[in-house]
Amino acid sequence: MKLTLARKILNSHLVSGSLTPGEELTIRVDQTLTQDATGTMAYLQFEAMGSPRVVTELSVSYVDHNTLQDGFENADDHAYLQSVAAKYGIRFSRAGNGICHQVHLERFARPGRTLLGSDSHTPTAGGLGMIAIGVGGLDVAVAMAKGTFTLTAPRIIRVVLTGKLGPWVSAKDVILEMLRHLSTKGNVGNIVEYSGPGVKTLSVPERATITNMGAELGVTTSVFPSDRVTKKFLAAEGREDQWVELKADAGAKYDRTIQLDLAAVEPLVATPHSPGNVSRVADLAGTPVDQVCIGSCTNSSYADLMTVAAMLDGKTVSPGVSLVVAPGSRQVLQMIAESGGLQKLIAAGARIMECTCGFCIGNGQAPRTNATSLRTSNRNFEGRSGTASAKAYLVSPQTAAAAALSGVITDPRTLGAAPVVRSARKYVIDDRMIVAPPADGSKVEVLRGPNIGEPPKARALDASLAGVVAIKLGDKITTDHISPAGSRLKYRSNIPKYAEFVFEGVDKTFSSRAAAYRDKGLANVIVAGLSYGQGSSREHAAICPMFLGVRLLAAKSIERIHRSNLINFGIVPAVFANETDYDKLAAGDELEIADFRGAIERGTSLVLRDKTRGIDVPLKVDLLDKERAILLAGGMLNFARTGR
Ligand code: MIC
Ligand code: SF4
Repeated sequence: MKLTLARKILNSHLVSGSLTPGEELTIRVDQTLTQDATGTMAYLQFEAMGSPRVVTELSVSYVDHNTLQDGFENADDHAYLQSVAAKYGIRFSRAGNGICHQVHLERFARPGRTLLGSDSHTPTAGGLGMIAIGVGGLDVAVAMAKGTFTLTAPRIIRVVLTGKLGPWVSAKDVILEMLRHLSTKGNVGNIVEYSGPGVKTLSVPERATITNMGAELGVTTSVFPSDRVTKKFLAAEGREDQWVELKADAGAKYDRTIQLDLAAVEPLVATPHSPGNVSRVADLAGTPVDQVCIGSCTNSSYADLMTVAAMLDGKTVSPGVSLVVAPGSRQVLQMIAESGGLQKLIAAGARIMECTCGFCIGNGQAPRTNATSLRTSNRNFEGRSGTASAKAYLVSPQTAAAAALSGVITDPRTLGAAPVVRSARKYVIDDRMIVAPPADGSKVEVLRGPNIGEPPKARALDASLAGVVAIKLGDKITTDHISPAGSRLKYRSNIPKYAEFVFEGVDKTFSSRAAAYRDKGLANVIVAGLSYGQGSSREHAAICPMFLGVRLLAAKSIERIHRSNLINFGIVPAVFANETDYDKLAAGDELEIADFRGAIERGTSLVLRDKTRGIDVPLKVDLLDKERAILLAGGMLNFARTGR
């Protein structure tokens, strides 16, 4: 049979199930990654499973999100992560070494392998020809313990790239063009596979920018072929021996095909507050800008920062603009230092940050009230910058640097000849900040400071549900709305504390109200619109609601990673059989489902009785067999403990 590239890699990792879209598929996981904000919970859960050592080919624990260390909590988490990594056979990338996705691409990603990461931008490694999937921490814990992952077999969208990018146009504009075309909704259950003659015109870091922000499309992952460009990149990283050629079979069948002419792509921008609100930069030219932030796992490669340095060379940042530059990794920082780029950035007035997520996740550099902030990152959700009233725009490094100099949104094509920056022939290779685990970690003592809590347990699914609509929400509620990041990030290892901030930016009283209903023995029910749970993979957006007694979500549609996290923590992810029923429910309504567990067991619709309005609302819960078993058991930890 002729296979697409994605199906080839999945097929070579097939453990059980089928590649037919929609069916249950279990694959072998070669590599895992975690980062510190999701990692503590993932390793606590791994410990709870009682495995002596990870079974994967490679597992890496990165520290990149919480490095501000405002209080003891972050440092406690880092110490826990380092000790747990040594004990169980995991490599540990120390704080300062870089953003997980950038470092993984540089040092570990391998064509043809599979990677599971507890971060939604794990698909970045798809730029190097891997199947790399973002999931919740508990799925990574299970993969480390058992070496497998179960998913819904995806449909494959082929994107045929032709032509070549014009001057000043970059990979970021390509993925923004994809978002303009496909939007952030309705792409769940697909893999995007890039092909065509345009592929060879893109470097690996450019491909990685495109696969990184595929997360914003809501797809399972995105993947590029592994070709001569891949080989050159691996050679520059001293890993040429890991190269294999990979491409789709000629005549392979796709579920959908899109043509994209790179030559026709223009500088684009995602306007507030969604990566899917895409406009032409030219149409916003002249808009005053207060802050420009360059970095994040999307756009902080050596070539990105050297392009910015060339644009800033000999000039000064506009007086009204604060320019922040956060290199993606220590390798990038060393490279721009050695090649003179760093000096140009400093001389122009850039504020150089640590090689971490930083501004991208609202960890520092919050802009002023009502600010306009141009960012090269991948998400511009309301409040994510740390300032509720700020407006964040997502752009390429070229468009960002142009605005940093002029103080207004500027189409870089108006700036004359574009700088020519070549990919590095040889990168600085220095893995001393990646600590290898000892061959036998059994004697290592795991360090648990007071910030390290217990992973909370769910209870088996109840026979019936008696509850209340605890909150009614609109469309596109992101996991940043559910479990805010920024200054709240430091409570990721402490669920009772972190749960106090659930829906903080939407409804400050939610947490105390939900806790009060829970304490009266009522089940809390969340009612929501389209695309509930967009964005981050943080399983805290399921764990904290579970802790607050949420047992059911009734939404118009639910995003993939969040839906799995809900199941992993025993919350039933239901969708309205008739979307118009959404309008009939209101916050505070008293609810009942007489046959809750039975309906899930049999796979039939749930009948939600709204006692306040005297109506019955049918809800659908489509589950794979394994998901059904997990829900009935009261979540993945209970399920895994029963030895299944
Ligand atoms: C993000 O970009 O939102 C994060 C922070 O990296 C998250 C992970 C987290 O919430 O810890 C993600 O993308 O999954
Ligand atoms: Fe870090 Fe931002 Fe990338 Fe998330 S999107 S991993 S916060 S840089």
